[in-house]
Amino acid sequence: MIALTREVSPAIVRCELTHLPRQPIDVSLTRAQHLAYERTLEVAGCTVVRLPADDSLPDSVFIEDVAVVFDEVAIVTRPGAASRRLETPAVADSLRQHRPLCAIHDPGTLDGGDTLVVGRRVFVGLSGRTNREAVAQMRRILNPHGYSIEEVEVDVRGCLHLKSAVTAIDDETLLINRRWADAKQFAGLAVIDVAQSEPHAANVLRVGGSIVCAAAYPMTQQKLEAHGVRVTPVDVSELAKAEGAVTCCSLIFKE
Ligand code: CIR
Repeated sequence: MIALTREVSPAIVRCELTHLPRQPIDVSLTRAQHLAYERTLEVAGCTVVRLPADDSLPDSVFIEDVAVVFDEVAIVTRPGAASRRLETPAVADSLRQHRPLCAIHDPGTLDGGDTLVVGRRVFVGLSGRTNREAVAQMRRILNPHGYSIEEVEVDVRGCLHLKSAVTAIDDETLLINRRWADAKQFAGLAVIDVAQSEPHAANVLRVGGSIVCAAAYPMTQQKLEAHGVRVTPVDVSELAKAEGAVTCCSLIFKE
Protein backbone atom coordinates (compact mmCIF):
# COMPACT_ATOMS: atom_id res chain seq x y z
CA MET A 1 0.00 0.00 0.00
CA ILE A 2 1.04 3.56 -0.63
CA ALA A 3 0.15 6.34 1.79
CA LEU A 4 0.42 9.67 0.03
CA THR A 5 0.93 12.49 2.52
CA ARG A 6 1.87 16.15 2.32
CA GLU A 7 4.18 17.98 4.66
CA VAL A 8 2.66 20.50 7.10
CA SER A 9 2.73 24.01 5.62
CA PRO A 10 3.92 26.85 7.88
CA ALA A 11 0.79 28.63 6.64
CA ILE A 12 -1.40 26.15 8.57
CA VAL A 13 -1.81 28.90 11.16
CA ARG A 14 -4.12 30.55 8.57
CA CYS A 15 -6.16 27.40 7.85
CA GLU A 16 -9.85 27.33 6.99
CA LEU A 17 -12.06 27.03 10.08
CA THR A 18 -15.78 26.26 10.07
CA HIS A 19 -16.76 25.20 13.59
CA LEU A 20 -13.81 25.97 15.85
CA PRO A 21 -12.55 29.33 17.04
CA ARG A 22 -9.01 30.08 15.86
CA GLN A 23 -6.35 28.95 18.33
CA PRO A 24 -2.59 29.33 18.02
CA ILE A 25 -1.09 26.31 16.21
CA ASP A 26 2.45 25.23 17.04
CA VAL A 27 3.91 24.38 13.62
CA SER A 28 6.85 22.34 15.01
CA LEU A 29 4.54 20.27 17.20
CA THR A 30 2.15 19.79 14.28
CA ARG A 31 5.07 18.52 12.19
CA ALA A 32 6.18 16.15 14.96
CA GLN A 33 2.66 14.75 15.27
CA HIS A 34 2.40 14.42 11.51
CA LEU A 35 5.71 12.51 11.43
CA ALA A 36 4.47 10.14 14.14
CA TYR A 37 1.27 9.65 12.13
CA GLU A 38 3.34 8.74 9.05
CA ARG A 39 5.38 6.26 11.12
CA THR A 40 2.13 4.64 12.29
CA LEU A 41 1.12 4.20 8.65
CA GLU A 42 4.52 2.62 7.90
CA VAL A 43 4.14 0.19 10.80
CA ALA A 44 0.70 -0.68 9.42
CA GLY A 45 2.36 -1.69 6.14
CA CYS A 46 2.31 1.46 4.00
CA THR A 47 5.09 3.00 1.97
CA VAL A 48 4.78 6.69 2.77
CA VAL A 49 5.24 9.02 -0.20
CA ARG A 50 5.42 12.55 1.13
CA LEU A 51 4.81 15.58 -1.05
CA PRO A 52 6.55 18.81 -0.09
CA ALA A 53 4.66 21.57 1.69
CA ASP A 54 3.59 24.67 -0.14
CA ASP A 55 4.01 27.83 1.88
CA SER A 56 1.01 29.39 0.16
CA LEU A 57 -1.45 26.55 0.88
CA PRO A 58 -2.50 26.52 4.56
CA ASP A 59 -4.59 23.32 4.46
CA SER A 60 -2.50 21.22 2.07
CA VAL A 61 -1.55 18.69 4.78
CA PHE A 62 -5.20 17.55 4.60
CA ILE A 63 -4.51 15.70 1.37
CA GLU A 64 -7.57 13.45 1.66
CA ASP A 65 -9.77 16.30 0.50
CA VAL A 66 -8.17 16.75 -2.91
CA ALA A 67 -8.50 13.24 -4.34
CA VAL A 68 -10.38 9.98 -3.96
CA VAL A 69 -8.43 6.92 -5.10
CA PHE A 70 -10.06 3.68 -6.27
CA ASP A 71 -8.36 0.57 -7.65
CA GLU A 72 -9.46 1.55 -11.16
CA VAL A 73 -9.19 5.35 -11.18
CA ALA A 74 -8.29 8.39 -9.07
CA ILE A 75 -10.68 11.33 -8.93
CA VAL A 76 -9.11 14.73 -8.37
CA THR A 77 -11.65 16.83 -6.51
CA ARG A 78 -12.65 20.46 -6.78
CA PRO A 79 -12.55 21.40 -3.07
CA GLY A 80 -15.49 23.29 -1.64
CA ALA A 81 -13.28 25.98 -0.09
CA ALA A 82 -11.88 28.18 -2.87
CA SER A 83 -8.67 28.67 -0.86
CA ARG A 84 -7.95 24.94 -1.27
CA ARG A 85 -8.33 24.58 -5.03
CA LEU A 86 -4.64 25.17 -5.78
CA GLU A 87 -3.78 22.11 -3.68
CA THR A 88 -4.83 19.77 -6.48
CA PRO A 89 -2.09 20.05 -9.18
CA ALA A 90 0.77 18.60 -7.09
CA VAL A 91 -1.41 15.73 -5.87
CA ALA A 92 -2.69 15.02 -9.39
CA ASP A 93 0.90 14.90 -10.69
CA SER A 94 1.79 12.30 -8.09
CA LEU A 95 -1.35 10.19 -8.56
CA ARG A 96 -0.89 10.16 -12.34
CA GLN A 97 1.97 7.71 -11.81
CA HIS A 98 -0.42 5.21 -10.19
CA ARG A 99 -3.91 5.58 -11.70
CA PRO A 100 -5.79 6.99 -14.68
CA LEU A 101 -7.08 10.38 -13.52
CA CYS A 102 -10.57 11.87 -13.63
CA ALA A 103 -11.62 15.18 -12.12
CA ILE A 104 -14.60 16.96 -10.62
CA HIS A 105 -15.39 20.06 -12.66
CA ASP A 106 -17.12 23.38 -12.02
CA PRO A 107 -19.92 23.74 -10.84
CA GLY A 108 -19.24 20.56 -8.87
CA THR A 109 -17.49 20.86 -5.51
CA LEU A 110 -16.28 17.85 -3.57
CA ASP A 111 -14.00 17.35 -0.56
CA GLY A 112 -12.58 13.83 -0.25
CA GLY A 113 -13.57 13.96 3.43
CA ASP A 114 -17.15 13.63 2.22
CA THR A 115 -16.53 10.34 0.42
CA LEU A 116 -16.86 7.11 2.38
CA VAL A 117 -16.11 3.93 0.43
CA VAL A 118 -17.43 0.65 1.81
CA GLY A 119 -16.84 -2.19 -0.62
CA ARG A 120 -18.50 -1.16 -3.89
CA ARG A 121 -20.75 1.38 -2.13
CA VAL A 122 -19.62 5.00 -2.20
CA PHE A 123 -21.43 7.30 0.22
CA VAL A 124 -21.07 11.00 -0.57
CA GLY A 125 -21.99 13.53 2.11
CA LEU A 126 -23.78 16.73 1.18
CA SER A 127 -21.80 18.93 3.53
CA GLY A 128 -20.96 22.62 3.32
CA ARG A 129 -18.14 21.57 0.92
CA THR A 130 -19.77 19.03 -1.40
CA ASN A 131 -22.72 19.54 -3.75
CA ARG A 132 -25.16 17.43 -5.78
CA GLU A 133 -23.46 18.31 -9.07
CA ALA A 134 -20.29 16.61 -7.77
CA VAL A 135 -22.33 13.58 -6.74
CA ALA A 136 -23.71 13.37 -10.30
CA GLN A 137 -20.16 13.60 -11.71
CA MET A 138 -18.95 10.87 -9.30
CA ARG A 139 -21.79 8.66 -10.52
CA ARG A 140 -20.80 9.14 -14.16
CA ILE A 141 -17.17 8.29 -13.37
CA LEU A 142 -17.74 5.34 -11.04
CA ASN A 143 -20.89 3.55 -12.23
CA PRO A 144 -19.04 2.01 -15.22
CA HIS A 145 -16.56 0.51 -12.71
CA GLY A 146 -19.35 -1.17 -10.74
CA TYR A 147 -19.64 1.26 -7.80
CA SER A 148 -22.96 2.60 -6.56
CA ILE A 149 -23.09 6.19 -5.34
CA GLU A 150 -25.37 7.03 -2.41
CA GLU A 151 -26.05 10.62 -1.39
CA VAL A 152 -25.99 11.18 2.38
CA GLU A 153 -27.25 14.10 4.49
CA VAL A 154 -24.98 15.35 7.28
CA ASP A 155 -25.66 17.90 10.00
CA VAL A 156 -23.64 20.87 8.76
CA ARG A 157 -24.21 22.68 12.07
CA GLY A 158 -22.12 20.03 13.83
CA CYS A 159 -19.63 18.54 11.44
CA LEU A 160 -17.39 19.56 8.55
CA HIS A 161 -17.45 16.40 6.45
CA LEU A 162 -19.28 13.09 6.17
CA LYS A 163 -16.22 11.34 7.60
CA SER A 164 -16.34 13.60 10.68
CA ALA A 165 -19.63 11.79 11.40
CA VAL A 166 -19.02 8.26 10.17
CA THR A 167 -16.23 5.98 8.94
CA ALA A 168 -15.91 2.24 8.27
CA ILE A 169 -14.24 -0.27 10.59
CA ASP A 170 -14.56 -3.00 7.95
CA ASP A 171 -16.79 -3.70 4.95
CA GLU A 172 -19.76 -4.52 7.21
CA THR A 173 -19.43 -2.09 10.12
CA LEU A 174 -19.47 1.67 10.61
CA LEU A 175 -18.40 3.85 13.54
CA ILE A 176 -20.92 6.68 13.76
CA ASN A 177 -22.07 9.79 15.58
CA ARG A 178 -25.82 9.58 14.89
CA ARG A 179 -26.33 13.19 15.90
CA TRP A 180 -24.46 14.23 12.74
CA ALA A 181 -25.54 11.52 10.29
CA ASP A 182 -28.68 9.39 10.41
CA ALA A 183 -27.68 5.72 10.57
CA LYS A 184 -30.72 4.77 8.44
CA GLN A 185 -28.85 6.15 5.42
CA PHE A 186 -26.45 3.19 5.61
CA ALA A 187 -28.90 0.32 5.18
CA GLY A 188 -27.36 -3.13 5.47
CA LEU A 189 -24.36 -2.05 7.53
CA ALA A 190 -23.89 -2.63 11.27
CA VAL A 191 -23.06 0.42 13.39
CA ILE A 192 -21.03 1.11 16.51
CA ASP A 193 -21.82 4.43 18.21
CA VAL A 194 -19.07 6.78 19.37
CA ALA A 195 -18.99 7.44 23.11
CA GLN A 196 -21.56 10.17 23.93
CA SER A 197 -18.85 12.42 25.38
CA GLU A 198 -16.67 12.13 22.23
CA PRO A 199 -18.67 13.50 19.28
CA HIS A 200 -15.58 13.87 17.06
CA ALA A 201 -14.41 10.28 17.57
CA ALA A 202 -16.09 8.76 14.51
CA ASN A 203 -13.16 9.67 12.27
CA VAL A 204 -10.94 6.58 12.27
CA LEU A 205 -8.60 5.34 9.55
CA ARG A 206 -8.68 1.80 8.28
CA VAL A 207 -5.19 0.71 7.25
CA GLY A 208 -3.88 -2.83 6.86
CA GLY A 209 -5.50 -4.88 9.62
CA SER A 210 -5.73 -2.06 12.11
CA ILE A 211 -7.72 1.03 12.87
CA VAL A 212 -5.92 4.29 13.59
CA CYS A 213 -7.82 6.67 15.86
CA ALA A 214 -7.14 10.00 17.55
CA ALA A 215 -5.69 9.51 21.04
CA ALA A 216 -8.11 12.14 22.36
CA TYR A 217 -11.01 9.64 22.33
CA PRO A 218 -10.22 6.79 24.77
CA MET A 219 -13.86 5.94 25.52
CA THR A 220 -14.63 5.25 21.87
CA GLN A 221 -11.36 3.32 21.61
CA GLN A 222 -12.55 1.09 24.46
CA LYS A 223 -15.86 0.55 22.68
CA LEU A 224 -14.03 -0.54 19.52
CA GLU A 225 -11.75 -2.87 21.48
CA ALA A 226 -14.81 -4.41 23.11
CA HIS A 227 -15.94 -5.27 19.58
CA GLY A 228 -12.59 -6.98 18.94
CA VAL A 229 -11.15 -4.14 16.85
CA ARG A 230 -7.39 -3.58 17.09
CA VAL A 231 -6.90 0.15 17.58
CA THR A 232 -3.74 2.27 17.24
CA PRO A 233 -4.09 5.71 18.82
CA VAL A 234 -2.14 8.70 17.45
CA ASP A 235 -1.87 12.17 18.95
CA VAL A 236 -3.20 14.68 16.41
CA SER A 237 -4.16 17.43 18.84
CA GLU A 238 -2.47 20.25 16.87
CA LEU A 239 -4.03 19.14 13.57
CA ALA A 240 -7.40 19.02 15.36
CA LYS A 241 -7.09 22.78 15.99
CA ALA A 242 -7.24 23.11 12.19
CA GLU A 243 -10.31 20.81 12.14
CA GLY A 244 -8.23 17.93 10.83
CA ALA A 245 -8.41 14.34 12.03
CA VAL A 246 -6.85 10.98 11.13
CA THR A 247 -8.35 10.19 7.72
CA CYS A 248 -7.60 13.58 6.25
CA CYS A 249 -3.79 13.43 6.37
CA SER A 250 -3.29 10.62 3.86
CA LEU A 251 -4.51 8.97 0.68
CA ILE A 252 -4.04 5.23 1.05
CA PHE A 253 -4.23 2.96 -1.96
CA LYS A 254 -2.91 -0.29 -3.38
CA GLU A 255 0.42 0.06 -5.18
C1 CIR B 1 -10.52 22.73 6.14
O1 CIR B 1 -11.38 23.40 6.71
O2 CIR B 1 -10.62 22.45 4.95
C2 CIR B 1 -9.33 22.26 6.93
N1 CIR B 1 -8.99 23.25 7.91
C3 CIR B 1 -9.60 20.93 7.59
C4 CIR B 1 -9.84 19.83 6.62
C5 CIR B 1 -10.01 18.51 7.27
N2 CIR B 1 -10.26 17.52 6.30
C6 CIR B 1 -10.85 16.36 6.55
O3 CIR B 1 -11.24 16.08 7.67
N3 CIR B 1 -11.06 15.55 5.52
